[in-house]
Amino acid sequence: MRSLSVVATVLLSVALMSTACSGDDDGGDKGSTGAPPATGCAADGRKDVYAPGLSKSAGTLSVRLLESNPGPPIKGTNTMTLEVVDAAGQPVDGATITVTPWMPDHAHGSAVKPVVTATGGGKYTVDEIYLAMAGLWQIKIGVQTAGGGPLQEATFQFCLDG
Ligand SMILES: [Cu+2]
Repeated sequence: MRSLSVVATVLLSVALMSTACSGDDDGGDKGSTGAPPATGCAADGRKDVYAPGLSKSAGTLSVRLLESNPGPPIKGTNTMTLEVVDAAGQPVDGATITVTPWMPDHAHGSAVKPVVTATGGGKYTVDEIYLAMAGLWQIKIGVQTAGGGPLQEATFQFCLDG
């Protein structure tokens, strides 16, 4: 008798909790306007609009984002193909490229270090660009030409919706 009563009490509690939960959900749905949650990206004037070939100056050089995969970049892991050209538009091979994702609003980077592979013709493939959260990300590209030139930097900025 006693254990049956305990079981009955537990079952009753579960039933009450379920009722309470679905009651809350129904109320929330009825109160909703149907608008998606605002993320701030639409109004963020700092962001770049992704398009293959997007170019940024890095001192005397230019860095072109030939492609992001996926494109536009997403929350998660991205691969980007860069092309570095000099002031005359000639491809720059043999450069040391560093890629640093950074969230300026939160003052933090990424837990994963991007991997840069030179593929010739001034092109560099950057794997493991891990963007962990929604918001504005800067993709900082450091370029040091072969022979010990100065470090020159270009910055792409993408805002990711949740
Ligand atoms: Cu952040």
